[in-house]
Amino acid sequence: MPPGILRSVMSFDPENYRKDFPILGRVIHGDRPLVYLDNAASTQRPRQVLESIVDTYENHYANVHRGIHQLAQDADDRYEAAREKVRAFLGAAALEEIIFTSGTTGGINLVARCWGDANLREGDEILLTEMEHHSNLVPWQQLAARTGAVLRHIPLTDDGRLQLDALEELLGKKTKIVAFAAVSNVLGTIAPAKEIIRRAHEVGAVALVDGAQSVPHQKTDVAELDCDFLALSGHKMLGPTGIGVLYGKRELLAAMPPFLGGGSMIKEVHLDHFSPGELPGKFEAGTPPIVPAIALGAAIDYLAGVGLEAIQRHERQLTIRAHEVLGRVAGVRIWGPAPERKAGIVSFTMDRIHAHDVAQLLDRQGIAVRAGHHCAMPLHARFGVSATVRASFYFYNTLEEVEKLGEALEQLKDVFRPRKKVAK
Ligand code: C6P
Repeated sequence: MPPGILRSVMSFDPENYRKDFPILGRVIHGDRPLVYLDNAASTQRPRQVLESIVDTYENHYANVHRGIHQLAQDADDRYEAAREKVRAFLGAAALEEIIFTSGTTGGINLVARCWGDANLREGDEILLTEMEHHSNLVPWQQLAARTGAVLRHIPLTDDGRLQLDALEELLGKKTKIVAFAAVSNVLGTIAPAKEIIRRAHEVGAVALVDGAQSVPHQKTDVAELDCDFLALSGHKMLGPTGIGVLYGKRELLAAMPPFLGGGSMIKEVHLDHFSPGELPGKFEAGTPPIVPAIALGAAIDYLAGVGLEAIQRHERQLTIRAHEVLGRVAGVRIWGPAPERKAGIVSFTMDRIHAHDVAQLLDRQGIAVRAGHHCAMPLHARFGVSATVRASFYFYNTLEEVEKLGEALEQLKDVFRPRKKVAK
């Protein structure tokens, strides 16, 4: 490892950031310090983001894009400044390419409806993967039902990597869109996004990246990726719920009909027809999530201060330690690739103990993890399990917390140890 990297790995101290997160100081079940390992479901928010919410409501709040009074101008400026922060954060070329949505689900549905309905015909193919979240499966299934398009899937290896050699057979001139998660929310698998996008473009397909689990944890540059669409959720990157972003290449968004109809998305309205407005307003009908968007801007400022490269390196350390620690607990099976090939998500099962019981017993120790199918039922079916336990990290987690997880699992295993039959 080059000395520069070694120094920054050594110098990254989550304690420098934990103090900004009031909730991380919470105690659970009376006396257990919270160990929050459910970041793939939703991260926590630093004071700076919470203060942005209060400050906007206290000092700068009005509806946007409607008023000419001072407060409305103030709110407009702040809302559009947040869009500029997102643009710069993602490396997008233009503000018109940044659409505020309700979240990743909202963004993918927008593309499936607007781009999909306009561009897909019977027999066309939609290429997904076996590791997708339901948000990147169901909208395409609905689109296929509406249009007669056919769904295909990139398979997974037994260790949870995408089988890219299958692309040879899966991609062809019928393929119109390839939509995939850059990071799996269950296995932590990091998809070779750039390569998949390049291969999609070679056959004339567009590429959509589900960035819900990647954008918060690794540097994302849409220009470098050359993706056509990318969707993300604010609440998974220190922002509030109810806000997300859809990035789309300007020419694609411009050609797409609007999604929702209503205020703000129009140029003119008559009693029997309307003409749509310009980007990005065309896709932001109605009063948008003003305060969450501004707070997402504050979250981006915070993340930029921590540094995405540093975040990714620290999470890699946590993941490597989690594999070591869990690997020592008899009966634990970790799903997905080796830690070097994945993001900070470690899903596992335990012999003889249901995932929900594991999660409930960990909760008694103050450790918050998620158990279940994590909105990825086909992925679980692929591996023949109905539920897994998932520990997912963010930059404010510590190696000590990972150790605590291991210790708690050791204890839990003892509780469930089969009792020897006592002869009567
Ligand atoms: N995954 C999880 O616990 P929304 O709900 O729209 O913010 O994000 C949906 C979504 C889409 N794609 C991926 C890869 C995701 O992980 C998620 C959200 C959470 O895994 C909640 S189900």
